Amino acid sequence: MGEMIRNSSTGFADEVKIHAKAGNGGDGLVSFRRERYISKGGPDGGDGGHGGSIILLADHNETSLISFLRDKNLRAENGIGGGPQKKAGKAGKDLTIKVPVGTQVVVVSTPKRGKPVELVLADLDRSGGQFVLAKGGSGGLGNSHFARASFQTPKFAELGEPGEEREVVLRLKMIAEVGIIGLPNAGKSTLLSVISKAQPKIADYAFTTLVPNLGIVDFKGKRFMAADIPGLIEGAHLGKGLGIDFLKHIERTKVIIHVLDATHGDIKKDFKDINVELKKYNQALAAEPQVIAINKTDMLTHKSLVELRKLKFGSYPVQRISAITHLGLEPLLYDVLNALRSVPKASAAIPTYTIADIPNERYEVGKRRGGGWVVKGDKIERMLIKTDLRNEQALGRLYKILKRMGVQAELKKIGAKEGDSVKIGRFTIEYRIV
Ligand SMILES: Nc1nc2c(ncn2[C@@H]2O[C@H](COP(=O)(O)OP(=O)(O)OP(=O)(O)O)[C@@H](O)[C@H]2O)c(=O)[nH]1
Ligand SMILES: [Mg+2]
Repeated sequence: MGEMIRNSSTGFADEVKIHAKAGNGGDGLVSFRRERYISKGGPDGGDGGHGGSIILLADHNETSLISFLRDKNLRAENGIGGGPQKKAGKAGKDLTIKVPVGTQVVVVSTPKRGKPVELVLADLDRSGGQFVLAKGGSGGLGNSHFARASFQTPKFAELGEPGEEREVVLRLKMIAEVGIIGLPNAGKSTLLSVISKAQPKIADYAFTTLVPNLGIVDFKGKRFMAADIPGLIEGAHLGKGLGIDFLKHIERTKVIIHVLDATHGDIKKDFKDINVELKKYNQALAAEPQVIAINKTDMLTHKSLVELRKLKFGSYPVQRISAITHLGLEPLLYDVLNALRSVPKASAAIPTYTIADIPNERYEVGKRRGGGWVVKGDKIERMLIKTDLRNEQALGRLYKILKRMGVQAELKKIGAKEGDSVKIGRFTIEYRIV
């Protein structure tokens, strides 16, 4: 079972820690052609297959990170080793995981002293956006690659590279396009429950809703996410009621459904009070288009219904509804779609996020405290991983590459002598002059 981290200020469960391990690359093969009349043919060892990567894909239909509670260890397939006759090994399958739009990928590192430091690796804020969470290891080259006119029997091949391994926190920053606000008990959760499949708690008292609820609304071929938040009251910005903390959950909405309770005496005052609180929290939120839903009209007499028709709420469209009897829901949702259409769309480009994985040729050389030398660098460390250090020929190739990259010369400059030990990543090799 995974662990759910709870956001203590709101109690809203929106973070989960996961561990991802991409597939290892398959090893390259050492093999020689066999032909009837030829005693030993040329090298024909195939390459290892690429390991599968783990990819996060933001999808509009996903609404929570709950699925990760069951499976917080993600694994992608390993690549298969190369075969004879230059047959490449099969690549491991990528593992693509759908996450809700609004998921952030965060790395948390806890230093020995001081507070944990967070680094946001990706912000999947649009449907279709992707992030390579862990990259599969590349496959090793088979020995068929290493034959030269002067060197026809290479008895070594590259090893596959291990897949990346990463521990991250997925954090859902709720992105709903429509926010539902209003006084406590106005019927906000009831409305959400009848326009979507969400099943929020509903009860006949104030502050039934203690955490935000999300629901997906499907209407006339359009689909959007709506969020219902705890009721607001006059003075919410001073911390009255449950306060305005929850407004942050609807900060990124485009349209607000403002629910009013028709059984209240002065619904124009209710409307104003809530808007004052919105404005005090965030001007931009207060400036969003609103659709007014006067709810519980099933409780009214014909006479008061007629009175209601006269009420105006600025230039906002108004619908008289009953969430319980479903009266007026269609016209309300039409108004919401219209309002959504009136909001300028964010740029249509779908971003694809990847960690820069260009091998970094840069490296540093230095002296180790206990004697010997150390070389640090992305490409070099990868090279070591892919080299079978027990194989003399493979080592020969490694030394040539180190020479070409200038590592030998740099080590010599700081005093390295033939036979000294050189630590590169997890491995130690001998300093050799080639
Ligand atoms: N008669 C009538 N009652 C309704 C209607 N909509 C909601 N109610 C009732 O109003 C009460 C409050 O409904 P909720 O949906 O919990 O209200 P809320 O706005 O989410 O309340 P908080 O979460 O406390 O802010 C419940 O008893 C509902 O059954 C309606 O259209 N007609
Ligand atoms: Mg509620």
